[in-house]
Amino acid sequence: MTLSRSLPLLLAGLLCVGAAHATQADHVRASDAWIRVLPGGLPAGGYVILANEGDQPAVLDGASSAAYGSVMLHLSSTDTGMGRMRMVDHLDVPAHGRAALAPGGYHFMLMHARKPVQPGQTVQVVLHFADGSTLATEFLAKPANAL
Ligand SMILES: [Cu+2]
Repeated sequence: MTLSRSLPLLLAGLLCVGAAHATQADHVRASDAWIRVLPGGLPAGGYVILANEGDQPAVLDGASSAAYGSVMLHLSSTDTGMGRMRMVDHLDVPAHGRAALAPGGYHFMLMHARKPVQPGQTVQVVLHFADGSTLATEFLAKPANAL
């Protein structure tokens, strides 16, 4: 009886705290996360769809993974007709919008695998947001010819 009466109050309290202190990562849902594993120790590309369910923009400003020595945020372009990519320092996920890291566009570049990653394995990548919040996400390793 005591519990059933205090629980709604408790939940209301938690929601208020959450509203005041919610982080960017709290509002972001990651889906379709995968990496393209290339042979021979070449860097792997990392792709994910980020949906921001919050009222404020979220700003992805990096990532890290225990499985790789280095993870960078890159943007591919084919301006010159040749595949090129450059480092970028952030990617905006608009309020109630989404941003995609996808082949040919934004992607993570995962370098220096601590040990070989095989297709079918999952690798945890921690997404970093501009307010310091993080979102740990499981990325499925796929073979080089995955689309
Ligand atoms: Cu790249």
